[in-house]
Amino acid sequence: MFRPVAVLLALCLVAGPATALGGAHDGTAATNATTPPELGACAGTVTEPADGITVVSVQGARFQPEVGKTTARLVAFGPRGNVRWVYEPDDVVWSYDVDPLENGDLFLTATTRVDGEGMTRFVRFDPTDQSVVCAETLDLLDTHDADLLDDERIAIANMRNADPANGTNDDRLLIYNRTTGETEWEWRFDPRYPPGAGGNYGDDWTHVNDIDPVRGGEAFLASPRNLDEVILVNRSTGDIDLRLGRDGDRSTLYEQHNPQLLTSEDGRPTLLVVDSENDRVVEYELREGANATAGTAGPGGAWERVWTLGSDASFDWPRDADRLANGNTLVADSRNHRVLEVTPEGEVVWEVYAPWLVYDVARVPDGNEDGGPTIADQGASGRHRPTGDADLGLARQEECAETLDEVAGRGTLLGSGGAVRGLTERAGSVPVVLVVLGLLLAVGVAYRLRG
Ligand SMILES: [Ca+2]
Ligand SMILES: [Ca+2]
Ligand SMILES: [Ca+2]
Ligand SMILES: [Ca+2]
Repeated sequence: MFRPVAVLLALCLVAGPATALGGAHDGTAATNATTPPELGACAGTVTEPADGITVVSVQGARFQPEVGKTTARLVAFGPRGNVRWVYEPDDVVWSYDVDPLENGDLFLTATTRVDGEGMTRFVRFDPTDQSVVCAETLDLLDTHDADLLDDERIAIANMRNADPANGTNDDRLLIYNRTTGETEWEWRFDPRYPPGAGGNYGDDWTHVNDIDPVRGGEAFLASPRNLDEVILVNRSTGDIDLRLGRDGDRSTLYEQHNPQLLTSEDGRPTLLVVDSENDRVVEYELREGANATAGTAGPGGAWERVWTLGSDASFDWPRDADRLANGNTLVADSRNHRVLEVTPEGEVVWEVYAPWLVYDVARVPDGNEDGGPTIADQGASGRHRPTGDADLGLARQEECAETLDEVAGRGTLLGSGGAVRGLTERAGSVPVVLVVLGLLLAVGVAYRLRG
């Protein structure tokens, strides 16, 4: 059902010089002494400052006290877990994968409503001045991940692509050229998989939810969630060079998200995967074995699970895990609305909340899931239960959500210019911290208006 670009809202500008991701209204030197307490409302455990800024994509739904739609947004946290900025893209109903780009911009894959349907929307966002560099809506349903290959080309994991008129399913990976509007390359799941595998062939068959260019762009790592497997697709031959998991083998992977391809020092391909329906993060290492590179490596075969983090006692539908340069793992614990940085031994060293329903997380400047050392190279292994997390209850999460609304300009404190003015006027008779808060928030509003 792919047709040329439906709506072209803005052209991407040429990338500017490298910039920091801190946002203008919260300098990198912020300390607890100068940070308004509200901006720390979302911090959980913080044993030491994080190595950079953490950007969280919040899908926008909650389940307690009742199921409801909430605002999709991006939230950035400073090293101590203080809220740096909140960005709520226009017209976006679901926020999915977010990629930090080399110049400091962020590339977001999201969904917008077009004639009642959830269509794919890409937004390139400059956090330094809170501006949209460009945005584009494509005639593809509800894409969860796409990656920019260069200024023109976008690699897209295209799900929900059934064609009822022809009785076919066109779920695929593709490279879209945004200048020409052409599809330059595509790789279809049909006929490589039988219609009976995965989900409903006539609807959401593969639910391919992740695509990463790897091996210098020669291959794509992809995650067809409903097939319970992660595949490495050779871009030139179309072969599946590596495969982890198998449809229905839920002991290996059960409807996973966001796999990351790592390589150990001795050259072993290693996959860090969020095993979502099993409520855990797993790392598999490719051991020597027959057919390991012929697409048949699978459970009990050449892959060995060398690391397991969490269970349904600790996580609730985790959907992202990134190996950081420092060797820790950043986990998006989706239905617990939080992000945790965890050591190989399971100690939670950093934790923030981002209501409601976290989808993806990125640590800047660690790149776009560039990956750090494997568990094996860190001398670790085994199963670990996350320990030391703050585990904020619902009331604290509500407070955090209110802070995010306020920073986004939708809360009671910052709902209008009048509210901001009122706060500023009152500042003469209230503690200095409120003066600082008022100034910071006013500057924040000014930057939002500029965007
Ligand atoms: Ca992406
Ligand atoms: Ca990706
Ligand atoms: Ca990913
Ligand atoms: Ca990520």
